[in-house]
Amino acid sequence: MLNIADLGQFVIDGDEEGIIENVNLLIEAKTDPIAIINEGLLSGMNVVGEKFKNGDMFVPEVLMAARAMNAGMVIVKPLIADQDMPSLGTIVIGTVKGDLHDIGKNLVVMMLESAGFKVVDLGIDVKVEQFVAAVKEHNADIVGMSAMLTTTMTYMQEVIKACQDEGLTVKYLVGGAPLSPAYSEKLGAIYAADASGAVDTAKALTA
Ligand code: B1M
Repeated sequence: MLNIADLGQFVIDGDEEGIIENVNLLIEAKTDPIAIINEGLLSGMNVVGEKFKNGDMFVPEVLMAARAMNAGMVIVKPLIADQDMPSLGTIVIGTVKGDLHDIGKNLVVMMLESAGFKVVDLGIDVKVEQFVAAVKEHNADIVGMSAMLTTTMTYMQEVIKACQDEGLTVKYLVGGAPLSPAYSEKLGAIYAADASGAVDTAKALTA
């Protein structure tokens, strides 16, 4: 019988079939579904995050690992009541208005979900009203914004102003190639250079 801690290696290897087979075996053996998530799937993804940060894993491998982890999540989630699902906080995220780039944002979403955040992904070309409505609806802790164009990153300011005007007490996490820590600070937001940085920053913001 597989040891629960060994499940993480299947995530690191991006072995979707291995995950499906072994998660099912663990469930048949009456293993606690929360432990399967925390000690197996998420612990594997934490290693992936570290390896990505250190340059020991690259985007395609991270995507495969996230896909494998999600295949396990799909099996385990129905066995857990919503309120018992581990969650570090809720993040509403999107690529801002006028910007259609989503490869990096999607990677950030996967890593945040893998780390245990509830993520509401609004997609691309997201307008102020959509961010504001989603923050209210999901009682979000963090607004995450991605921009890849110098012409669209300025829109982040409008989103932050609208949230402030609505009296929403959220934190702001931003990223994308044209952004810098200095520019982000001027916005009143925290900058993350990559997906694992986004996870570390989101954890710090919700601690
Ligand atoms: Co576009 N594009 N593009 N493009 N594109 C860039 C961004 C560009 C730098 C290329 C260049 O000229 N060298 C340039 C921007 C120049 C600028 O403004 N400074 C550019 C341009 C000009 C354009 C168009 C205007 C081209 C045209 O039509 N004339 C057009 C604009 C369309 C629009 O958005 N309105 C356009 C279109 C496209 C495609 C549709 C063809 C395609 C996007 C497909 C898609 O995303 N579904 C595309 C692509 C693929 C690129 C490049 C080649 C690659 C971007 C990418 O996916 N990188 C890009 C050049 C480049 O970056 N080398 C370019 C891989 C990804 C994993 O990295 O997105 O940086 P990245 O995400 C990282 C971090 O930035 C960070 O974490 C991610 C993962 O580690 N991060 C966050 C990102 N979001 C975050 C959010 C966070 C935290 C971290 O918190 C919330």
